Order: sequence, then structure tokens, then C-alpha cells
Amino acid sequence: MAVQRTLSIIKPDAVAKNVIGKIYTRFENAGLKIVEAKMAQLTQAEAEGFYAVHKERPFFADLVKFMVSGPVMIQALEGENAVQVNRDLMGATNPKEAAAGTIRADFAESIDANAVHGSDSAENAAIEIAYFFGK
Ligand code: RTP
Ligand code: MG
Repeated sequence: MAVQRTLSIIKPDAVAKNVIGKIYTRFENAGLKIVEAKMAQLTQAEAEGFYAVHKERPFFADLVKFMVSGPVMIQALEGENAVQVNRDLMGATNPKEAAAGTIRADFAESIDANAVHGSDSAENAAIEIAYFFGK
């Protein structure tokens, strides 16, 4: 498997909990390098654009409202098989179903406030990295 990049967001709940460093340590211990990073307060339009794929879903309004509720930490991670390595670190979308030792099991509150985002494919990773960091 080749070196890849993936887009990660530490969501408002985890930023508020002061666990950015703990989550970064998990990326680093898994061999993922932080190659771009910025803290941001997303606007409504930025959050809607980022999650546009979900705009017809019943949870879309709540998801956007949550993502603009406080600052987020956005990073591009680079490493072997980075997309899947990050998804494995994150755990299941619903923290109640997330495996022990995953970021969501340890830091997330609920399916809405679930601590982190990670790209779900290499193709989406490229789109999402360009969305926040440009080419
Ligand atoms: P993410 O995109 O944030 O990394 O999360 P994911 O791939 O694990 O989950 P996805 O299906 O892409 O959903 C995006 C976010 O929407 C919220 N969600 N709520 N109430 C629900 O049934 C529901 N389903 C999804 C979650 O906060 C999820 O992270
Ligand atoms: Mg997703």
C-alpha cells in the first residue's frame, strides 16, 4: 500500500474537552504524520459545503449546527494506507459501537458529538484536503 493523505477534523466536542494533543499522539503513534493543520471556526456555509454529500439526510441540520458550535482542528495526515489507518483509529460513527481503545470510544459523547471526522476514501480525501488547504 502506497503513502496516502487523509483529511482529519477534531470536532468541537473534542476541542472543548482539551484532547487535541491526546488525539495527535494517537496519529503519531500509528505512523501518521501531520502535514497540514489549522484551527478554525467553520461558518455555516463551510460546514454545509463540507458535508454536502449528506444534505438530504435527516441528521444534516443537526450535523451542521454541531460543526459550527465551536472551533475545530483540521489536519491532513500522511502515511502508509492513511485513510484506513485513520478510520481504524477513529472507531465506529456511533461511540456506543466503537471498539475499545478507539478515539470515539475514549473521547466521544454521542453519534452527533463524535470527536473526529476522517475521510472515507482516497478520492474523498483529495477533495476534502483541497476544500480546506487548497491544492
Ligand atoms: P465523519 O464523516 O464525520 O467522519 O463520520 P462517519 O464517516 O463515521 O459517518 P457519516 O456516515 O459520514 O456521517 C457523518 C456524521 O453525521 C452524523 N450522523 N448522524 N443520527 C444519525 O443517524 C447519524 N448518522 C451520521 C455523525 O456525527 C457522523 O459523524
Ligand atoms: Mg463520513
